[in-house]
Amino acid sequence: MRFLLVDPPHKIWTILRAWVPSPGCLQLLAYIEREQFDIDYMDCTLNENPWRDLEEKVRREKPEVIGISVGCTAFIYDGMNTASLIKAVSPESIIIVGGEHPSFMAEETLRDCPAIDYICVGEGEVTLGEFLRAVEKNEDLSKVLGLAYLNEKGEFVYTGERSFIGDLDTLPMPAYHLAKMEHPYVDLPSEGSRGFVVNFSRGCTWDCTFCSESAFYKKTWRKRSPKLIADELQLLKEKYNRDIFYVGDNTFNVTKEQSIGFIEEMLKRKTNQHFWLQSRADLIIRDEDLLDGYREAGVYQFMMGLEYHKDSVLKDIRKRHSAEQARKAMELLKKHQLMVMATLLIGHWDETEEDRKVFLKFFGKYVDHFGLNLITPLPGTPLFYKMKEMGRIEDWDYRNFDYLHAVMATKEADNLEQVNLIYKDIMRRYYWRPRELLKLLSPNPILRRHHRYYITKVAFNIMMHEIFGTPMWVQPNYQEYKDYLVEREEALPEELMDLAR
Ligand code: B12
Ligand code: SF4
Repeated sequence: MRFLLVDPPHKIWTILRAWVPSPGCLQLLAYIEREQFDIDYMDCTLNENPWRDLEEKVRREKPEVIGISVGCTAFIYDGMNTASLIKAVSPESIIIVGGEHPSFMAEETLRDCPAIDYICVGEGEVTLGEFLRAVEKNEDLSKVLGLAYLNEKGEFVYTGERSFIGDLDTLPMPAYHLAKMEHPYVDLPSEGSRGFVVNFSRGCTWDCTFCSESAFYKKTWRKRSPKLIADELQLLKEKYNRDIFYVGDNTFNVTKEQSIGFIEEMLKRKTNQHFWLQSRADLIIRDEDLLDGYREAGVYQFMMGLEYHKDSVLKDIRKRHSAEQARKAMELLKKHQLMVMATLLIGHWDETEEDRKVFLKFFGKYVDHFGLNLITPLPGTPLFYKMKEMGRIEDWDYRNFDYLHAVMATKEADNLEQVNLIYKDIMRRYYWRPRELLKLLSPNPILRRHHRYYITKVAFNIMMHEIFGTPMWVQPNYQEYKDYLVEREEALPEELMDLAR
């Protein structure tokens, strides 16, 4: 039985200008391959003509089951459009969709997109394996845990909770052999010439109100063992020539043993690879004695979700550390010659201009890599349910749930456009400070490269767009789905064409 996994066509994020095969998809594929299914993978973002290539492939091959992955809320319409296109050209293919957003919003997604047959709710490997086996043997799918669908009467059915895989070490190495590792988009242009994204753990034991990861993995954390991490990194170096990584784990060092194990393995392997890891302020303070070891093992930067400079806000979003701890963690990283990337959240309900001045001063002193975000009520999070109940979500276009577009106003800025302007203003005030411009000449090659990239490419592009209306950067092969439908008018059924009008 033939199974095709599709990562739908996406618009690449202007800020990062990078694309990578989804670690979740590669892990799913490896598992399904081990289960001996006939598999294929299409990461449409990398195709010359994403929609046309997808249509032609499905029309030609008509796989029995097609999986669609939706990694972010902002990508849900891409996923739905992909399902509609597939159903139009191969009605007999069974479509199953997975990922965080459809898991949280299963009923809404199924009702909004009739082309989707099933949703895999939660972690995918075991559910997908059992699902494919049941389809192959024509067995009762209602017995497969972790599925959601609409029955013949149109009623929503959820087959029950699928428990998490106990030991991530039992999963095979991600299926890098199925990814287009040499594609020019597959890179992290701000970081280095051979950048890549990897993922070695799932979840986080904290419970910040805005965090979809902690909600998805129900406040649990599981990880690969340091030996398998090092094996994977070594393979990426030796076979795929990758040596600089954004490690996407939400919180890399939940336990100290994991840190020690990683450092020891990387020092032993001597692969000369470099890492940007994610952690929390309190864990950086706890692991102060390991910071030099991290650096020697190749870590050049820690990204911390420090969010805001005021304890009242940190308490409100359940960050569970203080602003003083955030400051201390930044100082410690600097002391140990590690770069500080802070992901920050603005757009809080009570925020004032005075708050923003203090915010900029507080973080501007230490931060090398400024990850400014607008607080976003991602579906599935406690923040989402609270804001929905309070009626504060003003924009329900999920494309805008990407942390870069305001979907909620504040007490002071009572329309979304104003909040968007505040965001741009803070970016400008941060990046055009002499201190930041000096970093263009920094002796630290990673910092220099990073700043040259952001200032000359990203910030300059945004500035030209705002002043002269020049277009924002979009990857050359990007095409809106509706434009594709218009282009293909004669070849597609009427109901699909209606979407484009
Ligand atoms: C890799 C990554 C990226 C890559 C993209 C990779 C890709 N091809 O999609 C890059 C770096 C480009 C990226 C960009 C963005 N990302 Co990102 N990214 C991640 C990251 C680090 C890893 C995702 C991952 O693989 N996780 C591990 C796997 C195991 O989990 P998974 O993907 O959920 O897959 C499992 C299940 O969901 C399920 N499943 C998934 N798909 C399918 C399909 C089928 C058929 C089935 C059965 C099951 C199934 O099974 C999988 C295995 O168990 C996560 C953070 C994290 N640690 O998860 C953020 C994350 C997914 N990104 C996020 C966001 C918001 C973005 C951005 C929109 C911007 C931003 N502010 O960060 C941009 C996208 C903009 C753009 N247009 O490019 C959010 C999404 C939140 C949300 N709910 O919307 C996350 C969770 C980070 C966060 N906490 O904020 N990202
Ligand atoms: S610490 Fe980070 S990953 Fe953990 S719950 Fe908070 S935001 Fe999510």
